[in-house]
Amino acid sequence: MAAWLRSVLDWLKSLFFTREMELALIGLQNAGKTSLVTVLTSGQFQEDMIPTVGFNMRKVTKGGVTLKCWDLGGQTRFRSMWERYCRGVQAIVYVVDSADLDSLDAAKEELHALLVKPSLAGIPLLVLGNKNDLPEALSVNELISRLELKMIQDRETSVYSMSCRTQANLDVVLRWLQAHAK
Ligand SMILES: Nc1nc2c(ncn2[C@@H]2O[C@H](COP(=O)(O)OP(=O)(O)OP(=O)(O)O)[C@@H](O)[C@H]2O)c(=O)[nH]1
Ligand SMILES: [Mg+2]
Repeated sequence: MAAWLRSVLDWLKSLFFTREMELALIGLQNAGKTSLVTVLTSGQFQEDMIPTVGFNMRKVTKGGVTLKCWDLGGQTRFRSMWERYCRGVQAIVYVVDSADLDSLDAAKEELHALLVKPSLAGIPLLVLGNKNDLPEALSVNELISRLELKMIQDRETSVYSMSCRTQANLDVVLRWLQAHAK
Protein backbone atom coordinates (compact mmCIF):
# COMPACT_ATOMS: atom_id res chain seq x y z
CA MET A 1 0.00 0.00 0.00
CA ALA A 2 2.77 2.43 1.01
CA ALA A 3 4.71 1.62 -2.18
CA TRP A 4 1.58 2.12 -4.25
CA LEU A 5 0.91 5.49 -2.60
CA ARG A 6 4.51 6.53 -3.11
CA SER A 7 4.39 5.73 -6.82
CA VAL A 8 1.16 7.76 -7.21
CA LEU A 9 2.78 10.67 -5.36
CA ASP A 10 5.93 10.37 -7.52
CA TRP A 11 3.79 10.42 -10.62
CA LEU A 12 1.86 13.50 -9.44
CA LYS A 13 5.10 15.24 -8.50
CA SER A 14 6.58 14.44 -11.92
CA LEU A 15 3.60 16.16 -13.59
CA PHE A 16 4.45 19.45 -11.93
CA PHE A 17 8.14 19.38 -11.06
CA THR A 18 10.22 17.72 -13.75
CA ARG A 19 13.85 18.66 -13.51
CA GLU A 20 16.26 17.98 -16.34
CA MET A 21 19.75 16.62 -16.16
CA GLU A 22 22.20 16.34 -18.99
CA LEU A 23 24.83 13.64 -18.67
CA ALA A 24 27.55 12.18 -20.84
CA LEU A 25 28.21 8.44 -20.84
CA ILE A 26 31.75 7.64 -21.79
CA GLY A 27 34.15 4.74 -21.43
CA LEU A 28 35.94 2.24 -23.64
CA GLN A 29 34.07 0.20 -26.26
CA ASN A 30 32.13 -2.76 -24.89
CA ALA A 31 31.88 -1.28 -21.38
CA GLY A 32 28.08 -1.24 -21.43
CA LYS A 33 27.14 2.44 -21.95
CA THR A 34 24.38 1.78 -24.47
CA SER A 35 23.19 -1.17 -22.39
CA LEU A 36 22.84 1.18 -19.41
CA VAL A 37 20.78 3.69 -21.40
CA THR A 38 18.65 0.85 -22.77
CA VAL A 39 18.04 -0.61 -19.32
CA LEU A 40 17.13 2.84 -17.99
CA THR A 41 14.71 3.55 -20.81
CA SER A 42 13.12 0.13 -21.34
CA GLY A 43 13.88 -1.80 -18.15
CA GLN A 44 15.20 -4.61 -20.36
CA PHE A 45 18.74 -5.89 -20.84
CA GLN A 46 19.56 -6.75 -24.44
CA GLU A 47 22.25 -9.26 -25.28
CA ASP A 48 22.90 -8.28 -28.90
CA MET A 49 24.10 -4.69 -28.75
CA ILE A 50 25.64 -2.93 -31.71
CA PRO A 51 28.74 -0.79 -31.06
CA THR A 52 27.85 2.90 -31.05
CA VAL A 53 29.06 4.80 -34.08
CA GLY A 54 29.57 8.43 -33.04
CA PHE A 55 26.90 9.08 -30.43
CA ASN A 56 23.23 8.64 -29.53
CA MET A 57 21.04 10.91 -27.47
CA ARG A 58 18.24 9.39 -25.44
CA LYS A 59 15.95 10.99 -22.88
CA VAL A 60 14.37 9.15 -20.01
CA THR A 61 12.21 10.52 -17.21
CA LYS A 62 12.48 8.85 -13.81
CA GLY A 63 11.14 10.12 -10.49
CA GLY A 64 10.61 13.70 -11.69
CA VAL A 65 13.96 13.97 -13.42
CA THR A 66 14.44 13.90 -17.17
CA LEU A 67 17.85 12.45 -17.92
CA LYS A 68 19.20 13.63 -21.25
CA CYS A 69 21.87 11.03 -21.97
CA TRP A 70 24.67 11.56 -24.48
CA ASP A 71 25.80 8.00 -25.17
CA LEU A 72 29.17 8.18 -26.89
CA GLY A 73 31.05 5.59 -28.89
CA GLY A 74 33.99 4.12 -27.00
CA GLN A 75 36.16 2.96 -29.89
CA THR A 76 39.49 4.79 -30.25
CA ARG A 77 38.33 6.80 -33.25
CA PHE A 78 35.45 8.36 -31.27
CA ARG A 79 37.31 9.25 -28.09
CA SER A 80 38.40 12.68 -29.33
CA MET A 81 34.68 13.65 -29.32
CA TRP A 82 34.22 12.89 -25.64
CA GLU A 83 35.35 16.28 -24.36
CA ARG A 84 32.95 18.17 -26.63
CA TYR A 85 29.95 16.21 -25.34
CA CYS A 86 31.05 16.39 -21.73
CA ARG A 87 31.17 20.19 -21.70
CA GLY A 88 28.28 21.68 -19.79
CA VAL A 89 26.77 18.40 -18.55
CA GLN A 90 25.79 18.02 -14.89
CA ALA A 91 27.62 14.73 -14.59
CA ILE A 92 30.12 12.61 -16.44
CA VAL A 93 29.32 8.90 -16.19
CA TYR A 94 32.40 6.78 -16.87
CA VAL A 95 31.42 3.18 -17.55
CA VAL A 96 34.04 0.46 -17.13
CA ASP A 97 33.86 -3.25 -17.91
CA SER A 98 35.01 -4.30 -14.43
CA ALA A 99 35.56 -7.89 -15.59
CA ASP A 100 37.84 -7.03 -18.52
CA LEU A 101 41.07 -6.75 -16.59
CA ASP A 102 43.17 -6.23 -19.73
CA SER A 103 41.31 -3.04 -20.61
CA LEU A 104 41.66 -1.32 -17.23
CA ASP A 105 44.95 0.44 -17.93
CA ALA A 106 43.55 1.94 -21.12
CA ALA A 107 40.36 2.90 -19.24
CA LYS A 108 42.45 4.63 -16.57
CA GLU A 109 44.55 6.54 -19.10
CA GLU A 110 41.56 7.73 -21.13
CA LEU A 111 39.76 8.89 -18.00
CA HIS A 112 42.67 10.88 -16.58
CA ALA A 113 43.50 12.37 -20.00
CA LEU A 114 39.93 13.64 -20.24
CA LEU A 115 39.68 15.04 -16.74
CA VAL A 116 42.68 17.35 -17.16
CA LYS A 117 40.76 19.35 -19.79
CA PRO A 118 40.05 22.78 -18.27
CA SER A 119 36.59 22.86 -19.90
CA LEU A 120 35.51 19.93 -17.73
CA ALA A 121 36.82 21.23 -14.41
CA GLY A 122 34.58 20.53 -11.44
CA ILE A 123 31.95 18.42 -13.26
CA PRO A 124 30.92 15.58 -10.90
CA LEU A 125 32.12 12.14 -11.96
CA LEU A 126 30.29 8.86 -11.52
CA VAL A 127 32.43 5.80 -12.24
CA LEU A 128 30.46 2.60 -12.84
CA GLY A 129 32.15 -0.77 -12.66
CA ASN A 130 29.69 -2.58 -14.91
CA LYS A 131 29.25 -6.35 -15.43
CA ASN A 132 29.52 -7.27 -11.75
CA ASP A 133 27.49 -10.40 -12.63
CA LEU A 134 30.72 -11.88 -14.04
CA PRO A 135 32.90 -13.80 -11.55
CA GLU A 136 36.13 -11.96 -12.41
CA ALA A 137 34.61 -8.50 -11.88
CA LEU A 138 36.62 -6.20 -9.61
CA SER A 139 35.17 -4.71 -6.44
CA VAL A 140 34.75 -0.97 -5.90
CA ASN A 141 37.97 -0.80 -3.88
CA GLU A 142 39.91 -2.64 -6.57
CA LEU A 143 38.53 -0.25 -9.19
CA ILE A 144 39.50 2.78 -7.10
CA SER A 145 43.03 1.45 -6.98
CA ARG A 146 43.35 0.19 -10.59
CA LEU A 147 41.87 3.38 -12.06
CA GLU A 148 43.80 5.59 -9.60
CA LEU A 149 40.62 7.40 -8.66
CA LYS A 150 42.14 8.81 -5.45
CA MET A 151 44.22 11.10 -7.67
CA ILE A 152 41.04 12.93 -8.71
CA GLN A 153 40.82 15.81 -6.25
CA ASP A 154 39.15 18.60 -8.22
CA ARG A 155 35.59 17.25 -8.36
CA GLU A 156 33.08 15.09 -6.57
CA THR A 157 33.74 11.47 -7.56
CA SER A 158 31.61 8.43 -6.76
CA VAL A 159 32.12 4.80 -7.71
CA TYR A 160 29.62 1.95 -7.83
CA SER A 161 29.79 -1.64 -8.91
CA MET A 162 26.75 -2.58 -10.97
CA SER A 163 25.34 -4.82 -13.67
CA CYS A 164 23.11 -3.88 -16.57
CA ARG A 165 22.36 -7.56 -17.01
CA THR A 166 21.03 -8.24 -13.50
CA GLN A 167 20.24 -4.57 -12.78
CA ALA A 168 22.24 -4.88 -9.55
CA ASN A 169 22.72 -1.41 -8.03
CA LEU A 170 20.77 0.28 -10.81
CA ASP A 171 18.57 1.89 -8.13
CA VAL A 172 21.63 3.38 -6.40
CA VAL A 173 22.90 4.75 -9.72
CA LEU A 174 19.52 6.32 -10.46
CA ARG A 175 19.38 7.90 -7.02
CA TRP A 176 22.85 9.40 -7.53
CA LEU A 177 21.77 10.86 -10.87
CA GLN A 178 18.52 12.25 -9.49
CA ALA A 179 20.37 13.85 -6.60
CA HIS A 180 22.68 15.65 -9.05
CA ALA A 181 19.94 17.10 -11.25
CA LYS A 182 19.49 20.86 -11.19
N1 LIG B 1 27.67 -9.86 -18.57
C1 LIG B 1 27.31 -8.61 -18.83
N2 LIG B 1 27.39 -8.15 -20.10
C2 LIG B 1 27.02 -6.86 -20.32
C3 LIG B 1 26.57 -6.01 -19.29
N3 LIG B 1 26.31 -4.79 -19.81
C4 LIG B 1 26.58 -4.88 -21.13
N4 LIG B 1 27.01 -6.12 -21.45
C5 LIG B 1 27.41 -6.62 -22.79
O1 LIG B 1 28.55 -5.91 -23.19
C6 LIG B 1 28.55 -5.71 -24.61
C7 LIG B 1 28.75 -4.26 -24.96
O2 LIG B 1 27.65 -3.50 -24.52
P1 LIG B 1 27.34 -2.04 -25.10
O3 LIG B 1 26.27 -1.48 -24.24
O4 LIG B 1 27.13 -2.06 -26.55
O5 LIG B 1 28.74 -1.30 -24.81
P2 LIG B 1 29.13 0.20 -25.16
O6 LIG B 1 29.93 0.72 -24.00
O7 LIG B 1 27.93 0.99 -25.54
O8 LIG B 1 30.11 0.01 -26.42
P3 LIG B 1 30.46 1.09 -27.58
O9 LIG B 1 29.16 1.63 -28.08
O10 LIG B 1 31.21 0.34 -28.63
O11 LIG B 1 31.31 2.15 -26.94
C8 LIG B 1 27.20 -6.27 -25.10
O12 LIG B 1 27.41 -7.57 -25.58
C9 LIG B 1 26.36 -6.29 -23.84
O13 LIG B 1 25.36 -7.29 -23.91
C10 LIG B 1 26.49 -6.55 -17.95
O14 LIG B 1 26.13 -5.91 -16.96
N5 LIG B 1 26.89 -7.85 -17.80
MG1 LIG C 1 27.43 2.01 -27.21
